[in-house]
Amino acid sequence: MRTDFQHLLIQQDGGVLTITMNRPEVLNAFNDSMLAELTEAVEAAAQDEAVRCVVLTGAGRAFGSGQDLRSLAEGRSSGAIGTVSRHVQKYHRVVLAIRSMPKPVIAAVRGVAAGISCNIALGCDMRIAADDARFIEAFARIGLIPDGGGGYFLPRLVGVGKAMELAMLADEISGPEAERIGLVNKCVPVEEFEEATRAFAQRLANGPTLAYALIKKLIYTSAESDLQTSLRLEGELQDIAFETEDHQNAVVAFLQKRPPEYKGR
Ligand code: T3D
Repeated sequence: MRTDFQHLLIQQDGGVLTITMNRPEVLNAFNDSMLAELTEAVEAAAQDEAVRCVVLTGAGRAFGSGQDLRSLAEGRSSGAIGTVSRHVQKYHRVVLAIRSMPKPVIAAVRGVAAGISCNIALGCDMRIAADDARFIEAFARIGLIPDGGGGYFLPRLVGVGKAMELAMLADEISGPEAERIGLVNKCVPVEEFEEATRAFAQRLANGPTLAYALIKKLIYTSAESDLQTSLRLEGELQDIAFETEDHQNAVVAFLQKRPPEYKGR
């Protein structure tokens, strides 16, 4: 995949691809160009067999401050932004690409994650936060509603009552609090954040990637299904997993009392 983006930094380390949103002067707020680049990078990562885990993060002191309000205001007065729901569909494309990607996507959040940046983090499969993280469903502060999937992700992660509170009051949630309420998988001291993120991602990249793709499908589909439907899908997906080299080699490795080596096949 190409790496010469204007507003993204791309780094590949083994099977881990790190995409860093890079507009630190505005806390990585989304303008149209960064949004288009992120869409392209995420869709390319999904297709790239060398990528077995994706980390999405922000440059500088923040993950992201949401929609760039200056470019939003300019787009509104020039008429470039027509119906806002059409503009927001561009964010939907990124969120859907993350959810359908057949490999794990981790949001690594330090500093602020506000508005649409927060919801893109919630749309990732897992989240690691530094203890300086600040999650803000900032939309209601400017008289908007959570978009980019916020209305879907929030109640599923933290329950309906807490989702209402976060969306309506739009208060900051710290990293440790986000871990306590289930908004993130883990929160680590800021000085350990980089290494903890690297280890988390590397562990996933070294895992049975094909099984992870099936796990994503099972869990996301099951969250919307009844038990019978989930059990039927489980059977279909386990038939696939059962035939993978990774499964067969892992059983041999177990019997030979050595650690398995997964190829993602
Ligand atoms: O059409 C659509 O797209 C609708 C959909 C909207 C989706 C959304 O995301 S709505 C939510 C948009 N985001 C916000 O409302 C957050 C706005 N920012 C803030 O409230 C604060 O900046 C933060 C709480 C995020 C961080 O506060 P703090 O004190 O740590 O930093 P700061 O000093 O406010 O920000 C640093 C700089 O970044 C500052 O610029 P300056 O003064 O140094 O030149 C600030 O203006 C700039 N900045 C921060 N957020 C944005 C931004 N510039 C443009 N857009 C931003 N969202």
